[in-house]
Amino acid sequence: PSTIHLKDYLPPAFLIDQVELDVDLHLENTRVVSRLHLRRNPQRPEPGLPLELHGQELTLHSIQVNGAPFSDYQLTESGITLHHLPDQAVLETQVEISPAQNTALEGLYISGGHFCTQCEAEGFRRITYYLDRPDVLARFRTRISADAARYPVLLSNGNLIEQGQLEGGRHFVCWEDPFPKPAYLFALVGGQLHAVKDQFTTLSGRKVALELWVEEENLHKGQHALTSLKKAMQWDETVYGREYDLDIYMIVAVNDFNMGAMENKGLNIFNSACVLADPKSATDRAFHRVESVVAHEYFHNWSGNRVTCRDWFQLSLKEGFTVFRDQQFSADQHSAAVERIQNVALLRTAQFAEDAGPTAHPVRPESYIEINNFYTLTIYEKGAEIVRMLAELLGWPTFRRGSDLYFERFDGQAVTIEDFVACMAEVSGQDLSQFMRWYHQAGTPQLRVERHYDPAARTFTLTLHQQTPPTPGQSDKQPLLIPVKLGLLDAQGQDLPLILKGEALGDETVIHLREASQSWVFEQLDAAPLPSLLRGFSAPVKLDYPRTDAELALQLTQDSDGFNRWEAGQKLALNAIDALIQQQQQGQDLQLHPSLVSAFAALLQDHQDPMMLAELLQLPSEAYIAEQYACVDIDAIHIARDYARKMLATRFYDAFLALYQRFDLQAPWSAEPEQLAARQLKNTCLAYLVATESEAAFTLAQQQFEQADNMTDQLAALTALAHAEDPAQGQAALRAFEQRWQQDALVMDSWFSVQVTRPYADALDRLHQLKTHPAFSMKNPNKVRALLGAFCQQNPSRFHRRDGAGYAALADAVIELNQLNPQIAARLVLPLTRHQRMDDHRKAQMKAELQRIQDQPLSPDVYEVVSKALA
Ligand code: BAL
Ligand code: ZN
Repeated sequence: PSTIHLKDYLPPAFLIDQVELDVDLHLENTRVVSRLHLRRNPQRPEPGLPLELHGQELTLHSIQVNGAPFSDYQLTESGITLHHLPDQAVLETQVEISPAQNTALEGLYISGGHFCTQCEAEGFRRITYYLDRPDVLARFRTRISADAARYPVLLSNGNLIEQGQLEGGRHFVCWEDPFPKPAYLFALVGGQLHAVKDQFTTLSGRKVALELWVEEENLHKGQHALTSLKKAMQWDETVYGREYDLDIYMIVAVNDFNMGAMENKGLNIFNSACVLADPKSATDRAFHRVESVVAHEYFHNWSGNRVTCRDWFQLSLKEGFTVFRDQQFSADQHSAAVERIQNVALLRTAQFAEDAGPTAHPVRPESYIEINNFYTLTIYEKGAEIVRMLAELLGWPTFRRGSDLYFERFDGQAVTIEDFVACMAEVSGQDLSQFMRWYHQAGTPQLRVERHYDPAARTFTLTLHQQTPPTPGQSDKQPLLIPVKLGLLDAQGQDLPLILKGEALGDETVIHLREASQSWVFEQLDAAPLPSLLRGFSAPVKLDYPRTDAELALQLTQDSDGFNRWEAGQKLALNAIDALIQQQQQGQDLQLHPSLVSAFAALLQDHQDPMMLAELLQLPSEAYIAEQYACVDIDAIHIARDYARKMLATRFYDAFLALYQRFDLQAPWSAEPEQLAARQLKNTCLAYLVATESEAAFTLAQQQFEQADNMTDQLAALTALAHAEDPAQGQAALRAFEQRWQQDALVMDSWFSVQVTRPYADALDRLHQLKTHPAFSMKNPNKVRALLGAFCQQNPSRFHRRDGAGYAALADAVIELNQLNPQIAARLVLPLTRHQRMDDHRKAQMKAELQRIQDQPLSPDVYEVVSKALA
């Protein structure tokens, strides 16, 4: 496979003003007629350039130019090259495709008997020959015909302009999208679907019809998504001044989908897991996911659709900005501190691991083989962190002016990350050239902290050193502009007034680290303060900031910044677990450090904010603990964390029980914040209680399992029981759960995950058994993620079994999936690529499995990931 480079970007030789598509839907042989209204691109004045259209898996029937048959073309590996075209032309092609054979789930395919599409990034070329690149924006008119009984609902982008009956029991509809768009935003749906409908009146008083299309049995699961959509529409008007532009906004739920959802213009297509929710079958987490993904896709209407990307190297232009926007939205709906904690927890485990591994890449990559491999945590989450830093550096009002300027200046265009940052520089007057390095440099910067108090001068000097480790293809790194939000705490944990160079800055400020090392001298301090650094996680960096247990305990209980309270608790826990790891490695008896015990004692006395308390009581995940080590001892990490958890559970059994009872509200389910928080805290307590393996705790979990009126409580109880050391504890509940939910694919996903995340030796046997369960299918990405993804990513000690059987299971699945669905295969293989920090024995086994994969004929998707991991 060939590598595509950003430096080779050239505008296309032709532009397409108008597309007329005629899609005659049949399972095995759908016929697509496309008429492209072409003209030469004035940006490419070289005479006689041919037109190179993309096409994949298409059977070509005919080509006409301006109504006459055309033969001056060559079929190539990636499409078709047409020579000697006039400067303006209508090109008509007729092709045939087979949706029923399409297991890659890109282009037009079948899910649950319905026709649907996924065109980002390069799926449209599997529907017809086209300039399938985001800088070609065209108006689409789409005529769809199909069997009227089997496919009564036929949808595409824009407005419905015509429909009617045809002979032979078929019918047709015509949709027209007035907004020019790149082909990746095209969508088409055909099926026996039913709509939940609503309406939204925009800021300027226009009425927008909202329609959520689902299978009939899921109609009762649609309301939450529509409510979320209306909140998102309103929020984008209020916070960003962005109004919706079409008369209709449709969302369709499908069961087989590679991504979470897709922002096609006016016709979002969603993975059912990200749109369907009712309290009986969906957890509070699932409700939250639906709300945030619905908002994310909606926000793309401006950040992505109205202003799109010039090329796929700019992917973070729309994804980073849109993730930032959806994070702001969620923070406004819920606890801002808890939202931030959860986002950062994901970033610091998964994105930091990506940044440290063989697939590390800048937020604006320089090259790729398969763009589908770049829908990563780096592009999305780190991209969002960069936009967050911009907002922090500029201040919200200026950032908002920059955003307005960006949308106004580039509306209807395909642009670059430089264009976005230039708007921010223009409105703020700031020089953001150093800041641009965040987009160009891969790897996670490390910040080292030194502090010095001078009692005679009453000054406190804070020195920060920054360094970014080398990543593949980038050995030398330049210093970045890092905004560090900070406060200084007195001995009681209260914020001190900040005075820098005689200037009073209030209780909190943001300092800008630009050099490799830099110092700040704070004045008029009567005693050494305790800096509270990187408040709100103001930059995506690793902080090397040694503090005493007493200092961490002070921050945990007193810091005015919620994020840093949590962070101090995590650090205390990491220190205690590190001590246990060392005891384990040296064959000593394990002894939990008293500082963590005291911290829990303090936490358990303060119930002011139950949502926050539930977060504060979580020990760092094994994956995050592993992130702290250059050489990972996977078994010692598991034993140490498990020991800490069980010791805390035993020591505070009564307190956890009291909290459980206090927050077990005994009220019918509601989505009110108090109830959400109560469920979260109660179930955190339940997990600790059951960790003691006491009969009383098992009884409590069993009762909760049987009596729960909602999935949050039911699944928490099931997980507690099924993760007990004795597998018999969970068996009855697992059977009952399966009986109750076997018809609900989304709930069965949880049932699969719970079993393969059991932290015991039998987890892999369960995985092998469950692969033959009738509800499992390798063709359904949600099932693959629920079973194989969950085992490899959420059960590290079992995935990394010493005998290598976990690795072999993953490699077998990747080899099978490589044929069926390359995009999912390339994603699934990633845990095998994280071998750098494993011990030599495991490293060798992981590489051997990667080699076994590489010895197969591979899709470009899997080839790119595996070859980087073996380089
Ligand atoms: N654009 C792909 C799906 C998403 O990020 O919204
Ligand atoms: Zn997105």
